[in-house]
Amino acid sequence: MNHTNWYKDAIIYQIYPRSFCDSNNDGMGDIQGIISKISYLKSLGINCIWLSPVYDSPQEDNGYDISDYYSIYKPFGTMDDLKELINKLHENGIKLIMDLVVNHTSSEHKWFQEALKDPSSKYRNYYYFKEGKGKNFKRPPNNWSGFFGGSTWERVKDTPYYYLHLFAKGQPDLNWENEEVRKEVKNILKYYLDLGVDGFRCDVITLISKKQDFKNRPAKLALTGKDAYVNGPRLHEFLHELYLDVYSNYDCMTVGETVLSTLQEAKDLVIPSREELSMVFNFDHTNVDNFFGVKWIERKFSLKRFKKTYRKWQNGMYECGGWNSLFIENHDQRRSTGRFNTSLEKEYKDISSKMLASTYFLMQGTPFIYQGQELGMTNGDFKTIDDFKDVETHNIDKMRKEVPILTPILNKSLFRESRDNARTPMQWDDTEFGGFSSNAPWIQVNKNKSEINAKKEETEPSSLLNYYKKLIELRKKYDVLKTGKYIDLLPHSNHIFAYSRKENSRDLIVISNFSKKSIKCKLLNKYQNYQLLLSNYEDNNSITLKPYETRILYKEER
Ligand code: ISL
Repeated sequence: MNHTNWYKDAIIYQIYPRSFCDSNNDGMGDIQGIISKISYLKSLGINCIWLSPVYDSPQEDNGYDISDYYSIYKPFGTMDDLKELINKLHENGIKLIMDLVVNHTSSEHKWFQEALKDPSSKYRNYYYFKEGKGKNFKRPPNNWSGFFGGSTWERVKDTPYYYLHLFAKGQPDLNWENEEVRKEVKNILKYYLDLGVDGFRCDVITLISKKQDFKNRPAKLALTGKDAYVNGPRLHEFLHELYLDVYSNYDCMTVGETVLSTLQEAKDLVIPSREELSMVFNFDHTNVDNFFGVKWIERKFSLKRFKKTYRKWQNGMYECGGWNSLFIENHDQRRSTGRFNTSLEKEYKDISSKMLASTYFLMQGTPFIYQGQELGMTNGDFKTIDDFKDVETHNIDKMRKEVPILTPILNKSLFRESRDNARTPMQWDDTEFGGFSSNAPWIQVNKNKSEINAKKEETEPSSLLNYYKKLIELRKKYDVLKTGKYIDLLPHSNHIFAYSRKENSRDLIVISNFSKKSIKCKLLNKYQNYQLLLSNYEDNNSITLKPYETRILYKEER
């Protein structure tokens, strides 16, 4: 099968199904709800959807804990609904990539249940069961700690054994060393590709291979043992195997969620000749406002550091023939409106969001938009811990209370960093539940639905929504955005982000003022004979950039 690399022309919209649109008014989004919004998605101009998990699941981690890969979580609909969605999207020229969560299953998956019930069953070796240590096996097999805080081991009641879970207790890790497990994964992939799905977003894919010594590691503030479970020894081998046995037979794409990967590690996943993944999500830019990659430890945003991460990944991928993913939000990140030096003040909220949008959207790679980002949706209005639903938030809250040295840090960051900030219902209109549902949703709707909603923004020519539509048009129209080299024009400026996408006679420039002050930008003198393609202000003739101003300029020598 010849791969067309269609993903290089894709503009991908991420849907978090439980919060997108509720068609049957049970308070939970569903597949029919998505179908009812295809015309919205089409008018936005996106041409691919990444659908967060819709498979059957006890929902301990909102579907990232799958109990049956071959059926759909009932409140979301049925397999027939999914088929209808695929067909209707395709009829509208929109592709669909599914979330592939195969580092772990749910503890309610029948494989795990069999493994628990019968230690001699073949399913025992689908997971990692290890004997505990010390008197009465009271201590776990090693000191590794996981992503949601605490030990990565959970004891199987009344036995000496513990099982490995890098995330919640309800998410036991699969043992990829076992060939049968890899066979199961390939079958899942084939099933969905044969159904017409166009690719996969591969959840925490860099965790699938573990060092097999299972020994203690030096204790760390977070993620003790990560050298044993991130980018493990057989990662590349496993991914290449999936490529050869499955992906190579379909014109599909894969984007790997590569938590904690360096550029070099990421290159080894995406260099086309290695036949592993199409692209990866790196998190260097979203870690700019924290220390050690730990979001709970806040660090003041620095534009210079932000630019540095983009220089590194843009140039790194360009040089090796790889491809980037471009994103500023997803279902695990707090909202970008009000983040990365943008402003929540009424006067500047939309202006600065447009500025941030122009800046990330036109780099080399495939742009992603997370639902509601295009409207400028903001973090939730959570008042007490009971307002939160996320398992991570509650686990970390427990740590906040139990580990005194973490209390002050977490007091400051828990609410701000909770993943629920991105999971509030999509704001379609200004009605009681934001047009998401006519009944109370599973999580509270933001109060600002009356000012920030799709219905309103559709009718306002200068809305953020309409600005995103223009950015999408630019991506489709200007080929240099696909192939042009990325050049950081002002690496040392503390306030201005300016880059060029250049190839031969074509040059597209993005200049953004990341501050609330007006700033003289002499660089603009150089581009006086360039055409202004788009800006967030109407009058921009001078070389002074207004607060949060962005300009997109273009020239083609003939
Ligand atoms: O959100 C995070 C921590 O606050 C991230 O570290 C996140 O856990 C990591 O990016 C992995 O995320 C993915 O796998 C998780 C799931 O909970 C996330 O929603 C998913 O995106 C486990 O499947």
